[in-house]
Amino acid sequence: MSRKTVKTQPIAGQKPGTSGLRKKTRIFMEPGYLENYVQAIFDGIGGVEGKVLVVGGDGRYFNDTAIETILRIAEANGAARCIVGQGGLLSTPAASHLIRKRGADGGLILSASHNPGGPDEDFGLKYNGPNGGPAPEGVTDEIFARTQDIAAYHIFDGGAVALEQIGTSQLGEMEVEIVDPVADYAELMAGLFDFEAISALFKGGFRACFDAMHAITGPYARDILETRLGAPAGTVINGVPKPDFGGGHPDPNPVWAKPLMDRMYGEDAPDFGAASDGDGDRNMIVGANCYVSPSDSLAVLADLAHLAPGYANGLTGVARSMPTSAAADRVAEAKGMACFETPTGWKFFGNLLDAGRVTLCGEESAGTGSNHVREKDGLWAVLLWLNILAATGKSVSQLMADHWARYGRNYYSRHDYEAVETESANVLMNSLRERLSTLPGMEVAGLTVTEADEFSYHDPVDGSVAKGQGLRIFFEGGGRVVFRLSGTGTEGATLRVYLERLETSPNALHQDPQEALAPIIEAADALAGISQRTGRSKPDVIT
Ligand code: VG1
Ligand code: CO
Repeated sequence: MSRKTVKTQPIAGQKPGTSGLRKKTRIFMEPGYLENYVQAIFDGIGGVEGKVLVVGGDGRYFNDTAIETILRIAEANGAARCIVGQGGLLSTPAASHLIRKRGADGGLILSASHNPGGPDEDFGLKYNGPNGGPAPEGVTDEIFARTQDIAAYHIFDGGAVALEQIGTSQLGEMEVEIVDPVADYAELMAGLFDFEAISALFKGGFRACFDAMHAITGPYARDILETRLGAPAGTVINGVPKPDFGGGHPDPNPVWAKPLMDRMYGEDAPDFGAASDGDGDRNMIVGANCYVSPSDSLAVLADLAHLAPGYANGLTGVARSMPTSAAADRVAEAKGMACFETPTGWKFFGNLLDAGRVTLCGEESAGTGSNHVREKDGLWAVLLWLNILAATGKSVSQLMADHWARYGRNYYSRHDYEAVETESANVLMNSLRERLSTLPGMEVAGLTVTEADEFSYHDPVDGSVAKGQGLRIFFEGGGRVVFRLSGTGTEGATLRVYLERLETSPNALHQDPQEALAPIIEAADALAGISQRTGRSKPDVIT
């Protein structure tokens, strides 16, 4: 049969970022580019001979073609079997679950997450290991090293691949098993949450709106919310995955999910609104007239997760990425629960979850998840919220008011400056880095700096160290600003500025976050010279 070995050569810039390799789709479509990278992944993980891999993606443009290529390369490298979601579809959390449930050796997930899709937009590919989670840095380093000295890839060029037909077939000597992308995941959710209580909530007239943003969660949300939980038809909007996500950014935040926000802040708003991203691992939660910041959502879930059957025994600990607000820390402290601060990116939670040190994890970028898989999980967060609402009988805004009254409020916002010239962004970061040690004691825009450093993480499980994970500046009175460059963008540099301030005074808990953060915002600009160095007078995206 026809296995070929094709000469290739190192390709610059194939370095996995925060969440795998992300590039313009046209780059991935260049002859040999994807092939080269997939071979580098297989070589970097020590080969795939005899291995079982899960393969699926978020359905964006080029998803199916890329999957066919991946299967052909897997065959030629001796893989025993690939388990593929029907139509090439698998949400990121569903892929993580499938790897774990089937005891697979790993998986390839095709997505650029919240980045737009289409021939002129973004594509991405990520390798997850046998625990179902994104490869740790040690592994992505191996993969990158391989892209630097690769000389050939192997590919099978016979047979046909049919992604639509559920069941097992052969591609050369490899088995290809096409599975229902939703069924196993829905079963997992049913085991974690009180579906009866949530169904009763909907029966009682509770109204929800879930915006799948034309991305992967549509089929999952329809099956779980509408079919299994009895939410009225139409609860899920934009529920059919499209290769270009309807032309939008499938990014669940108040900017990109504006139609949902308008509905939730309009007359006759539903009781509960939520949205998810391209690959289904992010979530936005919003009540009637009440947006819940992701950092607050993590804190509320950490506080009340025990109300769901899957977490009835309480949590062993909680972890958050460094730029995420300290709201969850306050809950952990009150409950005497372990609390960890990790670098940005889900791969850093894997060891803590595997070692049983934490049950819940979260990021400010709308990612929350638990030890049920090794990825963040959008629909899971929505169901946990629904379970909590059903168990307490409270509204989202009541829950938030109660939470802030008890723990104080960590006002929080992220300002993104997108597609900044790479050179200017580097100069801004380098200049600030050089001045860090001189900042403590200094007064900036009326605030006194108490500490300033560059975050590095010592993994308490395997001892590995991740350096250069963001510049942090703390102010007297519980304020903080963090500067970081994005590792998921595909154009220039994206500067992320994370702003936070703790408020405990009972009559100051219901301000507009941008107003409450005004002094921190001013200090951030004064410290880094953002407007001067980027030439931007305001951020592109405020979340
Ligand atoms: C962003 C977020 C980060 C998240 C990552 C992947 O990374 O800030 O919290 O883990 O995206 O999310 P960066 O490097 O651009 O800040 V997803 O939904 O792409 O898997
Ligand atoms: Co995502």
